[in-house]
Amino acid sequence: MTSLEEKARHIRRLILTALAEAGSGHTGGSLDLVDIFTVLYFDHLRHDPKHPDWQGRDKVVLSIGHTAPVLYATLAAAGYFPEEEMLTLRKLGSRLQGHPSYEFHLPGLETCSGSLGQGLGVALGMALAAKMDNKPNRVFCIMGDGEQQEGSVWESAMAAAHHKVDNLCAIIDRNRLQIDGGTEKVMAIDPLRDKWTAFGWHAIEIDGHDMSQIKMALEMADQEKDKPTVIIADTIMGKGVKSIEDNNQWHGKVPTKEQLPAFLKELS
Ligand SMILES: Cc1ncc(C[n+]2csc(CCOP(=O)(O)OP(=O)(O)O)c2C)c(N)n1
Ligand SMILES: [Mg+2]
Repeated sequence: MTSLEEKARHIRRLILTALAEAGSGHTGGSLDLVDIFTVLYFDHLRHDPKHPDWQGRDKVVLSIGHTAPVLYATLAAAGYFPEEEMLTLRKLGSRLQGHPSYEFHLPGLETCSGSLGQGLGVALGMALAAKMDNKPNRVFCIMGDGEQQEGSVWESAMAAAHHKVDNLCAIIDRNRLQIDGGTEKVMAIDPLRDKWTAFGWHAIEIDGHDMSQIKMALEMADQEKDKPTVIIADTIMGKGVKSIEDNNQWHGKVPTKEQLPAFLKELS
C-alpha cells in the first residue's frame, strides 16, 4: 500500500506539473497544504470518490481558493477524476479553473471560492444545516493566515461558537506569509490561538507537515462537543522544493518548464 508520504510526494508532483503547464497560478500555498490534504482525503474524511454526491460525506471548503491546485491534485489522486485532467488547469472552459468554480461541476468540489474571508461562512452554513437535520456530516474549512485579516472570518467564528457548531473544523495554513511579505509585518494576527479561544473555539496548534500531528488534531476535533475546532497548522510556504521554500515571491509564481525537471527530481 502506498504510504501517505508517497501520496504527498505524488500530489506535489501533480501540482508542479500542472502549474508549469498552465504558466500561471499559486505554487507556495498549494505545496504547503499538501500534507494536510493528504491526511484529510486518504486517512480522515468520510467520502466516496466514486459517489461524490453521497449524502453521508464530509465536506471540504477551500476558503483560500487561490490554492486550488492542491485541492484538484488531491481529488484526482483520490480518484474523483483522471489525473491527466490536471494539465487543463486554468485553460478556457476547463473544470479546473484558477479559483474553484462550482459552475463546471467538478466531482468532489463543494463550492466556489477565492474571495478571501467567505469560506468560513459557507462552511458554517453547511455544518449548521447538517446539525439541524441530525446528520453526522462534518465540514472542514481551509483558511490562510493572511486571510485572518478579513473581518468576515470573525463574524463567522462568532456565529459558529454561538450556535455550538461542533461538526465544523477550520484549518489555518499558518505559513506566516502573504502576498506582500510576513503576516506580522503587513498586519499582525498574533496571538492567533488566543483570538480563536476568545471567540469560543477549541484551538489546537500543530506542525502542519507532521502527519501524525495532523491526524491527532483531526481526531481531537471529531471528539470535541459543543464547540467548533480550529487547527492552526504551522507550515512552510512552498514545502517540498528547497529553493522556493519560505519565500513570499512564490505566493503567485509558477515553475518554468525549464525549472520543472529539477523540482520534480527533488520530489522523486
Ligand atoms: C477579498 C480578497 N481580497 C484580496 C484577495 C487577493 N489575494 C489572494 S491571496 C492573497 C493573500 C492571502 O494571504 P494568505 O491567506 O496568507 O495566503 P498565502 O499567501 O499564504 O497563500 C490575497 C491578498 C482575494 N482573493 N480576496
Ligand atoms: Mg499565508
